[in-house]
Amino acid sequence: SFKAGANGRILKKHCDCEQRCLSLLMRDVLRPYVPGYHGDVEKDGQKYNQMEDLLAEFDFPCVMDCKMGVRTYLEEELTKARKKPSPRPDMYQKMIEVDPDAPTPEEDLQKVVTKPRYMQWRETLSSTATLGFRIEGVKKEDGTVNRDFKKTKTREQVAAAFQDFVKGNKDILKSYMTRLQEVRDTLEISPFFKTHEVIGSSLLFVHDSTGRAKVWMIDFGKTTPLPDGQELTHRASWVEGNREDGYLLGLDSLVDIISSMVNS
Ligand code: 4IP
Ligand code: ADP
Ligand code: MN
Repeated sequence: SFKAGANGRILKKHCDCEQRCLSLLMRDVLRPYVPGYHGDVEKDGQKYNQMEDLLAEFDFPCVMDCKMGVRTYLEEELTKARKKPSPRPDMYQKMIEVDPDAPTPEEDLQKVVTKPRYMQWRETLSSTATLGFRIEGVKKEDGTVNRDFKKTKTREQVAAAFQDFVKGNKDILKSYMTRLQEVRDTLEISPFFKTHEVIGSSLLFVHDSTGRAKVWMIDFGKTTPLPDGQELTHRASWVEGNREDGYLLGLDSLVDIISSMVNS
């Protein structure tokens, strides 16, 4: 769903919701921490959002994608699955590939699960439910990709994955820590962040062998505005209906884990 764009830009398959968020973010204090947005374009009959290629300033970048929040699906996906459950054989298959014992006897009979059931299972198998974020994937400087983090759950497992990602380089960890603290300070005053439920969004960690290391917020395909006047803490527990996402709980955990690695 991505294409290379002109001069240091990438094209991501268009989504109205993401376009709206990126446009608003260009006028928010968060602007330095999100890819620059350059409007939509059409190519071969497909519409795209055009944005800054965050890897452009790096030589042979190492990249990690951390999905933020304690919840990875929208509340409406929950209500929908309750009212009119759509059976997901693909998600049942993905589930048994990781753990053949995960489905209930009923799910084994039908060979389907619902989306929230799959998403909740992924959240509790990984660090999402407990730490408020999870590692989705890592790309090394040679281009090899590792997406095998589905069971990376404890602080120690996360720290080990980060240690491997930075190859033990404490200077890079320090830069990441400083950048995460900046992102957190900015999120805490951002009008955009206060008024949006941020689901399925990631922090993208990028460094290279020159020691350059930065973090950006990406993926606003499921980031939605709250009704007028309503605000989120992004730290309160999620109770169905309150739309809390736990984004800052996840960022607190990340800062905590990386600081203890820096200070050890
Ligand atoms: C995927 O599960 C991811 O959670 C996707 O989120 C999600 O897309 C998919 O839902 C779900 O199947 P795995 O990572 O375990 O494969 P993302 O795109 O952020 O990675 P949504 O549409 O929820 O963003 P479906 O319903 O698109 O299959
Ligand atoms: P999806 O909605 O399909 O999950 P994302 O926006 O999360 O797409 O992007 C998927 C991956 O593409 C990210 O993990 C990251 O590696 C890469 N990516 C996304 N946006 C950018 C960007 N602006 N610059 C560079 N790489 C990006
Ligand atoms: Mn994503």
